Amino acid sequence: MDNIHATTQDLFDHYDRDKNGTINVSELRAVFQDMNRDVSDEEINGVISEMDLEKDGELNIDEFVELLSIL
Ligand SMILES: [Ca+2]
Ligand SMILES: [Ca+2]
Repeated sequence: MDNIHATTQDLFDHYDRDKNGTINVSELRAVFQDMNRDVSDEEINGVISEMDLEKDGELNIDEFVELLSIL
C-alpha cells in the first residue's frame, strides 16, 4: 500500500461514519460539505450512480478513489 492510498483510506474511514466499508448518500453529503460544495440530494445521488460500478448504491474504497480523482 503506497502513501497516497493509505491517506485515501484514512479519509474514507473518516467519512464512513457507520464503519460498514462503504460511503452512502448521507456520508457523501458530509464529504461535499467539508469541501464547501453545496450539492443537492439529486446531485449526490447522481454522483453515486455515476461512480457506483457494481450498483450496490454506495461507494466502496475503489469507487471513492475514482470519485476523488475527478473532483
Ligand atoms: Ca458507511
Ligand atoms: Ca458500490
